[in-house]
Amino acid sequence: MPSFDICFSPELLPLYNLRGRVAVVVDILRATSSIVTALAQGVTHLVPVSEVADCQALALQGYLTAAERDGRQLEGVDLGNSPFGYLDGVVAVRGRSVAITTTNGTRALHLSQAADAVVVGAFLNLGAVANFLREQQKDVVVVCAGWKGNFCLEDTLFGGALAQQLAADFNTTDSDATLAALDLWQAAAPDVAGYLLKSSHVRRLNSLESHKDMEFCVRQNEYDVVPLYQGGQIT
Ligand code: 3SL
Repeated sequence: MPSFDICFSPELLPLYNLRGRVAVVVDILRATSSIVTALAQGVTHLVPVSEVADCQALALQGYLTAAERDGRQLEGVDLGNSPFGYLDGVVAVRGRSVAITTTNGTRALHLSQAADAVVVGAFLNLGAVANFLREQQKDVVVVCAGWKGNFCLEDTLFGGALAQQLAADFNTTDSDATLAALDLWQAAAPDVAGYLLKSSHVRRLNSLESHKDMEFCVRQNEYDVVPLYQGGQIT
């Protein structure tokens, strides 16, 4: 049976051998939720980059630009990091490509590239990701983007939710990280949005008046997309 493990922070990735495994990169608030939403709304592909200057360089080739630091949209770009940027119609996104940089999510993607496949996970595509992993039958590591190297509740909850879905097909009992995430998920599952009100990033986003984003990002199975990061692009 393939194994299922969770890496609570990109800083811990040197302890995990990603070769031969599928990495599921997750940044529930909000990078991977926004990427899943973007593709579901008809964005052709996204290029995760490190700096806003990299976004600007790709803008010269016709890319839309999305950039966030510390929860705020940076000046001079088309989009921030809210999934509603891809939904509200202010920027026409269908058929466009997007260069995106965020505080933690794009970094976690870059650091996961040694894996056999890098999947973008969110509650919004939870079931689709679970089905994909069942088909692959390879060991899985969920890579939590966290916040500036620290553990965060929302990405860990996703790891627990995914482990619960895959418990019949994957070994979810040998990793303490997975066991902890499963326990946390059991505690939070009846009211994920309510549970996350106490989390540091929800408090941070609320102070920036991004209240509705969290409630959207915890919705399950809104989209049937399984974004893959390969060759520098997420499609
Ligand atoms: O850190 C990130 O990549 C972002 O998702 C953070 S925020 O939700 O946009 O503040």
